[in-house]
Amino acid sequence: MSALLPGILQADRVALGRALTLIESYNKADRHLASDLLKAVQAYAGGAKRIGIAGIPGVGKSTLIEALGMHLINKGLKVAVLAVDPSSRITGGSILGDKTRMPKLARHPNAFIRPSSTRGTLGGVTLATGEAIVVCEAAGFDVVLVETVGVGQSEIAIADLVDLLVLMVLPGAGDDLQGIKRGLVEFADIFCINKMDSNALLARQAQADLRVALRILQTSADVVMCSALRNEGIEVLWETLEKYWDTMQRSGELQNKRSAQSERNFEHYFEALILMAVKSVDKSFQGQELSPRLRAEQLVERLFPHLQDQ
Ligand SMILES: Nc1nc2c(ncn2[C@@H]2O[C@H](COP(=O)(O)OP(=O)(O)OP(=O)(O)O)[C@@H](O)[C@H]2O)c(=O)[nH]1
Ligand SMILES: [Mg+2]
Repeated sequence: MSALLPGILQADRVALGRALTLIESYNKADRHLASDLLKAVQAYAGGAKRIGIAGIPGVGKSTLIEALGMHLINKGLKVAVLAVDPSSRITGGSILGDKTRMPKLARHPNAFIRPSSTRGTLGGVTLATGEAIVVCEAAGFDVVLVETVGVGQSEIAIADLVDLLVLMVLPGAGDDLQGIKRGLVEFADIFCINKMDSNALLARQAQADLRVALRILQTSADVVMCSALRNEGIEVLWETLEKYWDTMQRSGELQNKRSAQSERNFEHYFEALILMAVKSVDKSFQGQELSPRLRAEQLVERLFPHLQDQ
């Protein structure tokens, strides 16, 4: 473990890759090593702008990350990309697709792209991604972009990991908010209407409609338009993100947000670990013909023997 730290601090790809594999491991011995490693990198963490990119499949997240990532690299920044796939599509080639959708970034020495698997991760993919962000920060990346494919729950989960969440939508989003769920809107800091090249008029209309809707909902979210494919609107998107981030940092909101996220992530870990412990104890009842009630009672007794009298 300690051998990995110098490599991580130098952004050595092999060390980074090993560290992230360790973090994603379900194996108990690995989990202890991962905890030690995270403790060691913690001192070097916190320095990146953490940006989530969410939206329905095919909206253009990977294409946008390629364009935004190269924009940042041209500004002299180092960019890490964590692709999170909360569905089980990891074997379906979507991650492979991601690499081919980010050809320039994938080859650039100042970029690091890492797909995450959902399988075998303590508490789901979200927690491991949060730790991967910290490792990337220790490696000196200035911006960490987190792509998440899902709709609904996964954006909400990702909102607990990043400083700012970009929700990508298609032109036409203004009509019916395109199935953008109400709960989700409050988690997005910036709406990005992509593929404006396919219908500029509709995109502009969507921007106006979304702005009105957001004002009614009293959120401070902004709406930008871009064409990830044609590399248009990327600068405005980044300027908007920077403006939001700087304002948050100056007001102290960034620190508050990260502290609140840390608290919620503790709760996620705690629940995940408790659930794992409970399930492993429950396994010891296997083969016994217990009624559901008796099994539950015995399980609680075994877990909390000191509560027996109550
Ligand atoms: N016309 C147009 N097409 C785009 C634009 N951005 C992305 N696309 C295309 O949309 C398709 C999907 O793009 P991706 O970047 O893979 O979308 P994604 O959101 O990452 O998709 P998943 O990872 O599968 O969820 C590809 O064929 C892209 O070339 C754009 O601005 N304009
Ligand atoms: Mg993608």
